[in-house]
Amino acid sequence: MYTQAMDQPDPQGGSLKAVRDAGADALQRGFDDRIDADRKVEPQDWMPEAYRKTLVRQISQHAHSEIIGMQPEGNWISRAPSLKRKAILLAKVQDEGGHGLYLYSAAETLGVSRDALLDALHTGKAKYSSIFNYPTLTWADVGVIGGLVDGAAIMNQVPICRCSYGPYARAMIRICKEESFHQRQGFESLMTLMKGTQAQRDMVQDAVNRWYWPVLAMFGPPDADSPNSAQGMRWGIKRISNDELRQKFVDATVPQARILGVTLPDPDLKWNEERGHHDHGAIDWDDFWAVVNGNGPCNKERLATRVKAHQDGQWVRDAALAHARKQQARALKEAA
Ligand code: BYC
Repeated sequence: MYTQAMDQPDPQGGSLKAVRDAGADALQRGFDDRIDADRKVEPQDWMPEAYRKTLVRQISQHAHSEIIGMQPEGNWISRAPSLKRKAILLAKVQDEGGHGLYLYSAAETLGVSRDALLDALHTGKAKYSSIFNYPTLTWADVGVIGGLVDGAAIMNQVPICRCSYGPYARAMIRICKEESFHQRQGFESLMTLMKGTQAQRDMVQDAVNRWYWPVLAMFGPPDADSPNSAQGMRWGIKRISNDELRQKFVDATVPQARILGVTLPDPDLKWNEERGHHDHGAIDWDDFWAVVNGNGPCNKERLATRVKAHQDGQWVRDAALAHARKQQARALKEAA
């Protein structure tokens, strides 16, 4: 039998193993050359297992973040202050669901099933962005999620459009276009509130005070404490480091805050002429890790809502499958 034959001692003194090793080396060299030449890796191309696993981890966490990220803003759809704001918010939350779908599809090209990915999320094994474990207490929080959270998301996600893995890079191009609209609508909503009453301005300032630090932490741990960064950068999955992106975000946010008329809640924030960047205060990494590890203000609520939504949607998946089976049976009958 074939498998037994493979188990037999090699009569040619290990040459079979040498042939196999040479084949593996050639595949690895082909992959390395592709990465060095900045060409895309596609699903049918050979890739090292560690590269595949890293992509599944990052893309699925990203997908989970998108669908969990529907909840903090979804909380305000029924209470939006006008029809216009409600329509914008509905479209935005729906976009986030769509982003989740593109990303789950991109992850599936790596040979992992959507059911397995969702199961990891629902059982608390998979991570999703820390930022969605904070509550949205007022309408201004919705504007701040658009202005600051989506602003940070764009900063992080535009470089991923150049990711070495083709399906992820292509999904990100569309996502970033939509995120730009999200960010602008958030900023415009905050501008409107800032032109309103003192109570509305106070509401915006309060929301900025609560979200600013979690948004800075959203970029991930400092480079020195980021175990995945070095390899992710070598593989062209990550293009810009966590700290560099955070710095770019702070530099972009300072003038935006000035235009809005809000104060960023960091007494140590100041322009550093020598560096050509703003210095900022220390981030509370203990708080960040507590949230990442499931102990933020809304972790349990977010997960419970997601699991319930999935269970409540079972009949839709059953109906879609039954419909697809009927279609298939009809097509087979017609072809016969
Ligand atoms: N939250 O070595 P590191 C959105 C984890 S969607 C939770 O630097 P990496 C939006 C990290 O996973 C926003 N966990 O990791 C949606 C790792 O743990 P594991 C989501 C975090 O992968 C709806 C460990 O910490 N964006 O904006 O090199 C509405 C060490 O970190 C976080 C994406 O997913 C965090 N904030 O870099 C509105 C973008 N940060 O996996 C808006 C794609 C780090 O080893 N992802 N961790 O157990 C990325 O760019 C990278 O994965 C990260 C982390 C920068 C997030």
